[in-house]
Amino acid sequence: MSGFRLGALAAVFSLAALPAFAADAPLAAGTFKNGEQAEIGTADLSEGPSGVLIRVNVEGLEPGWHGIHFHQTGDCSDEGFKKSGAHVHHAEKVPHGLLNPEGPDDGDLPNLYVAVDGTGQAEMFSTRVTLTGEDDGRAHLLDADGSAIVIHANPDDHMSQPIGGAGDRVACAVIGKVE
Ligand SMILES: [Cu+2]
Repeated sequence: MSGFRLGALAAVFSLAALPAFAADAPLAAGTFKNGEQAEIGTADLSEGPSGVLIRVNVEGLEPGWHGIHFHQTGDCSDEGFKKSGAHVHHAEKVPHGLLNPEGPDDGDLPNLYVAVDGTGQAEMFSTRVTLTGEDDGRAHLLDADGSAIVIHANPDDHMSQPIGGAGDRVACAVIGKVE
């Protein structure tokens, strides 16, 4: 048993000596802006063997459920965030919706819940995107024109086209590599 514990400790120390492998080090991150370009939160993104883990922390949003998606261009500079484009996709675009029999598209994510005080926190996971681009069967979030995470005004019904009735784009974060 003590041999096992020493081995486990040694593994912990060797990981600690290699910051690139630290479990809490995000590979990419973004800052959410609202329509007035005020900073209202963060997104941290890490890559696992089968997909990307996203941790979202926001404030100042309307309470309730909000659609949230990966959009295809890393540009949140305009008021309605139209410059962030449509959803990311790695091959031919398929219909939107986590519950759609012909979906989901690569940008789809579960809804974000915002509490009565306007704050929202969530972890989400997607197997259809990648930060490294090593798997060409997934949408590459850090490709040449980057990508963005967009929060919508309304919940995503995960079924209807084009974006599940999620409505206006109320917050947007450009995804950037953490150096
Ligand atoms: Cu969207």
